[in-house]
Amino acid sequence: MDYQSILFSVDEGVATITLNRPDKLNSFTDEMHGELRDAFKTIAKDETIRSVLITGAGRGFCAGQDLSHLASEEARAEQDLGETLDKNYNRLIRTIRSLPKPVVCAVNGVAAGAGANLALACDIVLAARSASFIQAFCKIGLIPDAGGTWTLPRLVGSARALALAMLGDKISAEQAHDWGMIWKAFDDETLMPEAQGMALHLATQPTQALALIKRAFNASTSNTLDQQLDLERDLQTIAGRTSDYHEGVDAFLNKRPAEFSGK
Ligand code: T3D
Repeated sequence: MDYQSILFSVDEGVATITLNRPDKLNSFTDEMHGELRDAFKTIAKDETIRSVLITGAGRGFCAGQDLSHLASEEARAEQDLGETLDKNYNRLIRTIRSLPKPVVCAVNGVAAGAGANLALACDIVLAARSASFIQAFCKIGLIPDAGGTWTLPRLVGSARALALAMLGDKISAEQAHDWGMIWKAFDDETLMPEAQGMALHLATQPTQALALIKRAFNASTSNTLDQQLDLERDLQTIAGRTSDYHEGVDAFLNKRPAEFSGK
């Protein structure tokens, strides 16, 4: 598939997706969603891909849904936003959360609306110091979507999540970092080398274990401690049967660097 709204490349086990509508701050269109679905299909199928990096082209990361086709009241009245969520955003967020590979997000500029929540759905989020996060939905009479009502309170607590959602204030990358919303903020010029280095590092790690970690953390949000302990037992059984577990222990005992195959 030829992509018009994203760039997609694979190098040294890292799949990089760049949202690529810089003139419109990489806001989402149906076309972009279709291309993202196709790219994630490739990522899921290709065993040589062991980590994913998502970023944006130009000065923005992603300004959420492209609103330009909604100029007329008729167009707005005709659409069912729930259908749009089912067709596009919910599929995207479910795909990222359930992908058995780590997903790093490099937020290179403003992340607004569903753009902010796309970032928050990723496993490790890095941002440029000039980047910002805006739950812009309330400014146009909507509620946070793309998983925002789930990720935000878990990351920053209800008090901050509610205020962000109800006020739609812009917060800086530093503030997002201080609140535990993202992993780290970097000077603008070092964001991409840092993010690429992290994605490359993850692509050399025990992929199965990373997938199981993700599964355990996803489940922890609704499990009791007892259920989670049982899950840890079951997942550790699986991890203990991977080649990478044997490699990791052998490398440690023989005082050599581990060479994980991802198997
Ligand atoms: O609708 C559904 O299907 C349901 C799903 C909803 C999910 C959502 O994401 S709803 C939230 C949608 N997003 C927004 O409301 C954010 C709108 N954008 C902004 O508030 C501002 O653009 C920013 C705060 C993000 C950045 O401001 P600034 O001053 O840095 O840039 P700008 O000048 O506003 O934008 C630059 C260009 O991008 C401009 O185009 P132009 O005039 O140069 O041709 C602007 O119109 C365009 N742009 C920015 N955001 C969007 C957009 N075009 C279409 N849709 C956008 N969301």
